[in-house]
Amino acid sequence: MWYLELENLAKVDPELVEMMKKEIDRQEYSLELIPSENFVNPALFEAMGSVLTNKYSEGYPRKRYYGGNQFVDMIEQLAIDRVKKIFGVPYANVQGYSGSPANFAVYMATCKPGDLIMGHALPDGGHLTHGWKTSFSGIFYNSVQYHVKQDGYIDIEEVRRLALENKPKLIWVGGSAYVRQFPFEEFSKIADEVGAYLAADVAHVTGLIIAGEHSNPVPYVDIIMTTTHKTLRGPRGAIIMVTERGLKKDPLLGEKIDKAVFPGLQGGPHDHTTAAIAAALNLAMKDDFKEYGRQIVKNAKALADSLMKRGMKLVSDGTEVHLMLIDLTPFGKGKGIFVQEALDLAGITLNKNTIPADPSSPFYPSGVRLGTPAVTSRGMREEEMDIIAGMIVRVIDEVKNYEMPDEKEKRAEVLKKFREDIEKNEVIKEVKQDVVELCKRFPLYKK
Ligand code: DSN
Repeated sequence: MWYLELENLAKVDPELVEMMKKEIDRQEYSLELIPSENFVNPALFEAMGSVLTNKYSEGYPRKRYYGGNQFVDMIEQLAIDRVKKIFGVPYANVQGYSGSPANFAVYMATCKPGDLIMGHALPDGGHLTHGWKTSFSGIFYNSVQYHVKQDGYIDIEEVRRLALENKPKLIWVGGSAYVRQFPFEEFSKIADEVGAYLAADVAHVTGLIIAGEHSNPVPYVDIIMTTTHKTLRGPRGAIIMVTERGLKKDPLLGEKIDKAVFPGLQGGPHDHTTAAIAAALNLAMKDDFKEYGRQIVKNAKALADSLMKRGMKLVSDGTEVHLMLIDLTPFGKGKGIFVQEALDLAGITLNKNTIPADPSSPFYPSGVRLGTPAVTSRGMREEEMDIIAGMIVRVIDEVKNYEMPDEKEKRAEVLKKFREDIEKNEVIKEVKQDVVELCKRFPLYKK
């Protein structure tokens, strides 16, 4: 297949193709457990790698700043119509380059710089763009953050109290490391009490919402932002929707979102991405997408149970979505980096992640985050989740006693020794072999 062989690109840039082929093999022969990643249907590569990348289309369908957009108009309108149909919303913008700029557009449409906003704290499973201090959202806006309780569920009483005390203009519900379902209805009551806009960031769970595996935010929130490359299995991009509820609150909200995306924030839309979004939405409308969403959650529950059965502690003792967090504090604090790197070497990709009330820092957190969308895309089921849990625990057992020193200047030396040790570790080498064999049984693109 052209997207594996890259013959023409090799003629103009063999050095680049060598690197790309290594990445193709990495994806084919490793287990991708980062819960925000996925594999697109290869048919979408034909949209992403198409002549549409040549076009400038600033503006919106039938209201462009450049000529020659008659066909791009049709493509963008197709994507918009499919979003409206799938989610039952009156308004959609499909031009967001990715989740963070799309969230920025939501701020621009609803707030002025310095306004008070409220979001889910990053270490508790929220997102940088929901008001975290190092992001534009915590720099340009006055941010108040809510948290999860010890049981891993959002502290809805804290949300209510903070909202009543601070009267935010905008409240976010959603995040990137939350293992329970987002309580949209409770948030809507609080937003109504204080007159705030309520925005749901469902980037992680869109595919689950479409499949009916996660509660639907549409009746409860004003604005919905989703990326298109996670559980939706599309290209890297974003969609912003306004609901009937949102238009009732502010009839101009759709226009404000459009103006915020362009000219407020972005330039020309990526038309090749828009086309691939349209195709991903078409696939998501098929019955087998519902089955896919169901299997993601079944696999996540199976993986969580298998890890706990083998003695691992999970945040909130499990999951009801596509992801979970292993709490590594029973072995000590700041162990996420050791586990991530050792598993990476074994061909199992996940990411170090903070856990609620993490005793360490975001760069050296005490947990790892993993999920099942990508392995489900390649056809794996509960049986394979049990095998994967066994592999993960074998590797964790090899590295759980490494300690990250509190003194910053000693860390590089510890990591250097750790990296030398894992390169030589026989168990990690064995697991790597098992991973390759398992991946060959569930081919990704090399069919
Ligand atoms: N980086 C994404 C994730 O991994 O969840 C969120 O933006």
